Amino acid sequence: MSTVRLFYALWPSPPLAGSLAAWAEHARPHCGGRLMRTETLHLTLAFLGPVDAALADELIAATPERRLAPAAIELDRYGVFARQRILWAGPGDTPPALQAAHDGLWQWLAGFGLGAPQHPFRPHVTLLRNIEHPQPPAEAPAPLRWRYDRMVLVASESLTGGSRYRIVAQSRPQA
Ligand code: 2AM
Repeated sequence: MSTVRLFYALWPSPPLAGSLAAWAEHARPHCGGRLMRTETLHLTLAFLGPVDAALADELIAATPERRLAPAAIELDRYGVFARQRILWAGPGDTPPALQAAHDGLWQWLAGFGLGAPQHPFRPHVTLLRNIEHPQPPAEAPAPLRWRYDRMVLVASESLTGGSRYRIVAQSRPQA
């Protein structure tokens, strides 16, 4: 059976994505690496990996009813994942509301037979890949406030030179 690589994410508005791209430009002279395309920037809430096409269809159908409690986070720091050679932007500490959104999402996904990851949730927006120097700039630009009220379900297709993302469903904002 065919599979689809899926993840749930917060997707920034175009102005916020533009600000995140400016964070990436600011860091690039320090770290090297490859800029992500602005329209692909996101914060992953749950990475599902490859799932059967039938389950993907179920998730696409169910996602609109999986409401996300509206909240805001502040992206105020750079970080690196040295092994993956990623530079990212994220909150200093994981905000409790975002942690709860992550945990609640995985509890809901358990009902579809999907198991939560063993590793802790590290909310981040990947800005640069294949960095050459795993040292973020000492100073970050002004913090970015991100108000969110929905999440998106994204299908990711691997292509040479990167991934193509397709938003296949989104949760409905609370009335
Ligand atoms: P990354 O940006 O830190 O690589 C699509 O690949 C999205 O899913 C990206 O945000 C990516 O995070 C994330 N992702 C890929 N593999 C993952 C994994 N094994 N665990 C958690 N997130 C993953």
